[in-house]
Amino acid sequence: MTKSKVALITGVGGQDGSYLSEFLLSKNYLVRGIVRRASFPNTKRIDHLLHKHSNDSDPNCPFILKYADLTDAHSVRDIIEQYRPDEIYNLAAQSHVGISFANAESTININALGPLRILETLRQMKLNCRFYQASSSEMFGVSPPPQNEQTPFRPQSPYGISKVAAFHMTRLYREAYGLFASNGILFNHESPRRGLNFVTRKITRGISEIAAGLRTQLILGNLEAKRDWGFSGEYVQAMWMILQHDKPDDFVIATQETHTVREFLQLAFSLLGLNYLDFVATSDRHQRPAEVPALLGDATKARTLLGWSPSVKFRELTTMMLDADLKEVLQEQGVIPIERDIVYPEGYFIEKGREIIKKKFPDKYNEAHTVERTSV
Ligand code: NAP
Ligand code: G4F
Repeated sequence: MTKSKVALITGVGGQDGSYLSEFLLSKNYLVRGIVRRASFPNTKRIDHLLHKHSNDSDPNCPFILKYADLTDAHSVRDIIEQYRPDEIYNLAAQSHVGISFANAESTININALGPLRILETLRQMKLNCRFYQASSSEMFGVSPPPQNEQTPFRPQSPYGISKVAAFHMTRLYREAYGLFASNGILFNHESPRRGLNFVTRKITRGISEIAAGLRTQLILGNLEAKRDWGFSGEYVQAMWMILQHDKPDDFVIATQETHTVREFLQLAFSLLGLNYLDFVATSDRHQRPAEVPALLGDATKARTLLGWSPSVKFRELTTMMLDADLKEVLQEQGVIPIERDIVYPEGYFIEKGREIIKKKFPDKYNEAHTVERTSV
């Protein structure tokens, strides 16, 4: 039997960390994850894996978590020395662009110096370990779309700047020291596990709360920004493919479709037969000091060299996220009974949501809004 590879994931409790863990476990990896100490549990997205692999005193336990912090070089080095991983996926970050304006210094510390601490450990240890850096389309900033590996970085936020620094550090350690260090330049990717304060999830969660009677309005910022939104569950496969490639390199990962925040709103509300204009307001509070107006990725290189291409696009993603949030919120509020052991068909909760909306907002519900969605 071949020995299992060991993968270390920083940010394992995040959206991508949870999907990547599932994916690598399905490929028979031993997954070791770094979580930072929190005053309240931050492992909700991976609790199912912790329950399944609970014997973490066994060194061959498939899934083990360790406390460390990317701002604490010793804590990270200890774990690398203990597990001597074959692959490291550096996903940990202060990942919110808007918040990076208010927390610029800690964003730089975690996102830029964090990967440097890992790279320097790998260089000093001379460990034969492949390194993946979670780079971002936010690095392109105001460079006009479409963006690919040749597009200049013109970042518009402390977050974007932190990611540019980490990108170049990764490239430099590859070129200067021969490390197998690669960047995945991922465009926005979402899922039902997306953090609640990113715009897609804020919208699908907000609509679900409207359906459950918890709120009547959703307040957002810039509705004209364009994003290339894909599904996190597919993007983590690209991360793995990047590290399996015969040489270290940098790859754009994207759906090659772009939509405005307004289009996302329009589609998501219309799935319940509603017009978003009846529920959405905008406020300067959610505007950023500087904005990235339009992202649209050209992922030709990943398709050609890695054979990666996404199947979940805008409509499926929006439907998946709204269905999941309706399930969660309607269940939390006891609006509809939900059996734990039943696998509900896709779209089931959207249908339930529509029934509720028809009763709750008879004057606002309109089949015509639903028809409109086909044009988005
Ligand atoms: P996420 O859900 O915010 O997850 C980030 C993870 O990093 C969380 O588990 C967080 O822990 C952890 N973390 C933050 N600071 C840390 C520190 N000092 N030490 C250790 N862990 C720390 O983000 P994501 O959407 O999964 O994204 C994964 C990575 O890809 C991030 O680097 C992000 O910047 C990058 N990226 C994301 C996208 C996207 O659209 N999702 C696109 C391009 C690049 P807590 O739970 O304790 O906060
Ligand atoms: O969902 P967002 O906060 O994502 P953003 O800023 O594009 O960043 C995400 O994608 C990056 C890849 O390009 C990642 F690197 C990063 O870690 C993160 O995952 O905002 C999307 C757009 C922005 O233009 C924002 O101004 O939506 C606009 N927006 C409008 N109203 C809002 C809101 N964004 C948020 N978060 N909240 C609002 O109320």
